[in-house]
Amino acid sequence: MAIGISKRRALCLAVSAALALVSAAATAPSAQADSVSYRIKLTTGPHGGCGTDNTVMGQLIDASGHESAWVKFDKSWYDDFETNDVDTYTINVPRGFNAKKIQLWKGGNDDWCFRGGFSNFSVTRPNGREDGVNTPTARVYWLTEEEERREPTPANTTYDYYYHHYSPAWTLY
Ligand SMILES: [Ca+2]
Ligand SMILES: [Ca+2]
Ligand SMILES: [Ca+2]
Repeated sequence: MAIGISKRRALCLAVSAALALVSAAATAPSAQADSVSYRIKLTTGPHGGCGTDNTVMGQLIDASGHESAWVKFDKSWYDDFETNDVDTYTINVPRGFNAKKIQLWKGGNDDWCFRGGFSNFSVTRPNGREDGVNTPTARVYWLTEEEERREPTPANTTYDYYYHHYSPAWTLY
């Protein structure tokens, strides 16, 4: 008798689990329809050590300071962020979210350097408009576990910027 009850209970649990799966599948498309995608283009720098195997993430911020989720930039079966790579990643946000700024983050101790300028670092809006990112003029920008600083390049004509894990939240233009 006890066995019969526990079997019935197991069946009930299995049926409710299956129903939960069906309802998750049914709500997924409408949740997707309520979100839109921004495309983030990033260019890893040309110098030794610019590449990284650490986790790189990004988030978008709107004019009121609302933040998107932090999204890990990671393509499957691909070694992201190696020297001179141009990589594009997606940040999904709720429809109506109007990005004004972008911020990047990198964990770990494998420093990553990337390039600024419209052709190297841009954000393409859901409507297809491509925005530049208003970084200070520099040769490259590093995300590092070291302290934040600015160093003249060997040619002494420009700077390399070093940021401690987090970049500033840079304005889009
Ligand atoms: Ca590195
Ligand atoms: Ca890598
Ligand atoms: Ca990858």
